[in-house]
Amino acid sequence: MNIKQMLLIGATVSGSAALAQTPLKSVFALPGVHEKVSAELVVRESGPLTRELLIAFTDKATGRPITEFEEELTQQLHVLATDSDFTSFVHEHGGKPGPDGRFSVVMRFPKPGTYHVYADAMPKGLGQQVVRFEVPVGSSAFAAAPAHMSANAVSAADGPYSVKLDASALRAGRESMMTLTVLKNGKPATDLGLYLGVPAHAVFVNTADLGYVHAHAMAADSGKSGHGAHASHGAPTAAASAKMMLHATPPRAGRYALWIQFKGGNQVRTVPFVVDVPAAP
Ligand SMILES: [Cu+2]
Repeated sequence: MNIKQMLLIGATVSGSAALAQTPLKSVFALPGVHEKVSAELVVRESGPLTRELLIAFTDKATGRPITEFEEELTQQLHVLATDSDFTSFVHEHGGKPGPDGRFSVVMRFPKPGTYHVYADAMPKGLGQQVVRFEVPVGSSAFAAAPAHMSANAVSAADGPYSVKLDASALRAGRESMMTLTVLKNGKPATDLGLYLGVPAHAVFVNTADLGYVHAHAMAADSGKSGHGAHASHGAPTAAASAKMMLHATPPRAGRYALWIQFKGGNQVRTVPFVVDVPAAP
């Protein structure tokens, strides 16, 4: 066998290995923000409902892999996933990327289905960028029936914690404010901590175009402070106030699945809502 034949065999073998895990391509998911990156995802099955996600970003301007990321809310990569019915929500982090810039995130999905997986990062010098992948998990034969989404509920719960939400002032295309109160067993919660540096997170996904918005709450009485990721370093026990406010700019009018996450009793709590955002007058 000559060298050329050996190279050909090598190429065929690595070619079929690549085919076995053809990377999934991303869709940009941050409406209104300049798209500066694309990304690829390789999914490795590590259990019936667990997957290792290998995520690599490319700078669209240079075509080169991105290897440096800034921290956003204490993390270099946030990965958030919801199923196609918006009935589940998973939030994980990518730690530090390898020298080639590739992140590895292990996610445990609550049930089979097709998941919208969002990778939210700040590649160095490019600002926040968010991409989405569609990831099938398990057999779709077991997928849940479409959930009844009851929009504009004022209260929803996770365990003993419930959130009273007023999102009535939200308007598309402009920064508007929602207020929320976290209750525990019906009374304003007194055991709230910071989660990733802030009192609460709100992740909105537009149920029609799957656009993504991530906003952070601050204490309702804290004025303009407390919005940074740096305020909390070294103070993991700092209590958060039960009354919070949150500024968000939903890019378009329409229905959004919304998850509020906060730390209650030292556990991350996730409370789901559905909100209809009207156009600004
Ligand atoms: Cu995160």
